[in-house]
Amino acid sequence: MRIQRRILVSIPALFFLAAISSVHSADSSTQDLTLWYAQPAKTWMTDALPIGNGRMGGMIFGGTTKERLQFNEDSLWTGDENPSGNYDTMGVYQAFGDVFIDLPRHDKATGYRRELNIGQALARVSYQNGDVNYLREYFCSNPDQVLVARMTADKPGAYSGSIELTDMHKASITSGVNLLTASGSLYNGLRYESQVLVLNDGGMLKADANRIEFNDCNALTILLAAGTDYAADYSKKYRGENPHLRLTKQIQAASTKKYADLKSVHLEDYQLFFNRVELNLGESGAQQAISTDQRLRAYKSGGKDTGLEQLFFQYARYLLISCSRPGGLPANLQGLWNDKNNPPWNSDYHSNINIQMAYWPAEPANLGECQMPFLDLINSQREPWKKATAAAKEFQTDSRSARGWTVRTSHNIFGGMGWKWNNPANAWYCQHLWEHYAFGCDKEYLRNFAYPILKEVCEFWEDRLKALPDGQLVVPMGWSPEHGPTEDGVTYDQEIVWDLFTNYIEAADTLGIDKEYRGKVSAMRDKLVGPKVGRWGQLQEWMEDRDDPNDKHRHVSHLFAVYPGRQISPVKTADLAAAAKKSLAARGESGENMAWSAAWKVNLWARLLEGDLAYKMLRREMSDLIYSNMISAGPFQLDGGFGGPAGICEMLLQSHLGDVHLLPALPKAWPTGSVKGLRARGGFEVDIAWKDGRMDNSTIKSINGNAVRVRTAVPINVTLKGKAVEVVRPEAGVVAFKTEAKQSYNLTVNQ
Ligand code: FUC
Repeated sequence: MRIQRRILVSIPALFFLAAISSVHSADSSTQDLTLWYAQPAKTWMTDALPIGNGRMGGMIFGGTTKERLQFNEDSLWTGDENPSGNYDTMGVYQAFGDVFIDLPRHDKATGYRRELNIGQALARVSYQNGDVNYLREYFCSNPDQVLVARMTADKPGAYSGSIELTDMHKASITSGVNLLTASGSLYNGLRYESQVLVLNDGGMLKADANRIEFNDCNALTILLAAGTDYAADYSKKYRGENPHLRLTKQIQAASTKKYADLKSVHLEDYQLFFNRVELNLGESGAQQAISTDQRLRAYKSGGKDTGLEQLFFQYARYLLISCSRPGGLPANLQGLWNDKNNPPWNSDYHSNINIQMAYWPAEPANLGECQMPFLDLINSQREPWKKATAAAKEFQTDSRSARGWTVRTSHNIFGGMGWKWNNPANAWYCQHLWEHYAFGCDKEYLRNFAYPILKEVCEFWEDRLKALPDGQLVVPMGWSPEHGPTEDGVTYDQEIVWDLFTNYIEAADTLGIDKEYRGKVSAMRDKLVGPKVGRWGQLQEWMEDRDDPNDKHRHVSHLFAVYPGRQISPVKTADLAAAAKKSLAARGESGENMAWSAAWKVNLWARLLEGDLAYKMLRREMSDLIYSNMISAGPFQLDGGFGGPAGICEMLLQSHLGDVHLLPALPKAWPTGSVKGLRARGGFEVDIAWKDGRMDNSTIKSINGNAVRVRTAVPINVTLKGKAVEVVRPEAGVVAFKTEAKQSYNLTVNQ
């Protein structure tokens, strides 16, 4: 047993109070940015609060006598490259471990509060016990790559208890003076490790097996590092260095910094992303005093709470920044938070709606970089996916394999896949590659990264498409996800391939390359069987008119062309849009109680310019399909929590048809409000303020100096630095003008 003594330093109460009230400037009072509760979490799934740095994450329970900090790292996966089509052999995202903090004397806590401030990515637990005020703070730092817990009190020597590290794969735990280490490997050979370092102010520490005891400490800082030897590189069989040295360096480096410095570096880093967007949907001040679980209950019974809607929107941005940062792996079904070794659907990457939905808010809500992990994953899996696709008998025509690649409905991080091919998933993934360019306008990215992938996926479809006797082209043997028969010309397939070809054509035009192949793709696009209107005026899900008007299936796959696609819109294809409305209305609101289904419908109604119906679906999602920690249900599946907020973006701003359309689907429930920092395709950042249901004024910041067309319901004037800008008005409601890079254009209503 080793003992470490430190000098006892008393903490002045003033310092403690300063720590509690250290609110950073990002917290504008109009924004509702805190989830809070008057009791500790009971259940991981519904109550615990998530923190993360894009790669590592924790769920905080906030118990007073026993704190549980359950943690994850995004690459802890079983499985391998096996493309078997079998869920069991694909591999499963694993839980990592727990840190338990025992504080046996804190059994008379009063004035308890547990909170997550998403403006600061900081969780807090505070309470009184006896005559001592206690405060714990938690954050997961991206710059320092450690999870940090800080425990303070306003009286000296108030902390006695123990800290325990446990591992979900029964690794043996070793202890040093103030360090606990768990290291092991999974059956696929993936090596992993976690380290917990405890730093005490005053009192003493005593290490014992998998625990560190602390006695009479004034304050404690706990640092947690975790990682594996995963490398996103097929040529290295997805393995890199043993994580031990890396973690040791990370934790030692963090231990030399003051807590206040770790925290301010974390805040600065996080707020660089988070502060780009502000949303204000109306007054919310008074309701911030009500705990989040109670607010959710009031909301469910019909209460008005625009602040909660605002919080839900910003929470999606918080969660995306916390689970998907450049250099890491993309958000899986549970983001990266997972307490089980056999989570629902393996907590995998699902290609028929779920992974895509996780990234729907990324570009419009100004977190384009957070989409890179998804795009990097696609790039890092191309080789094994190509091998699997080439070997699949499903894709052979005249004993020739298709070029390019596609994926099954579920996949892992090692090129391996689970059940059932999802043929057009490759084309849908390409939409994300294209949209990253469409919003950001980075031509180097388009040329070197996205374009080659778009082209090889077009080649896959060139090989796959089947000509009908009349020359029209269909996707053979497809499946409208999880619904109906496997057959030719399924609407979902046709629409997604149309989207791919359209994106490819625009990419080739932008780069001015491959004219001949572009022509070929364009000719194929013209021959694709298009969406059809059926016997009850609906948009057909299949070539055969068999849709059942009473069908409430959760997938609305045939409406891809409305959102996230752009083939159908009220502005350009009114008849098809009317049919899409019929289909969407018939599907109803139930969505088999999947949050993602409700979330998709928010976006669809917004794209159909039906703000009140979009809002109704948002309320349905937020009332019935999120837990008290505001994570979406399905169960505990983050997709809906990303999709709903993406729908809020679509209600306020759309740009998929070449126009920047301001307030296209503003619901009556938000008569007055403002949004700052949303992004539009073409390289624009947009602020909008509205009053009495009408635009009041807006600002469009041009990032690259592209020309812009703005669509509004009210007539507008445009000025730059107070001077009128020359505009043309090509059609009613549209104003077009040239822009200069980095300039902000003011749009005011022409009364
Ligand atoms: C899709 C859905 C399921 C579930 C799964 C993870 O396949 O049909 O409902 O959400 O993804």
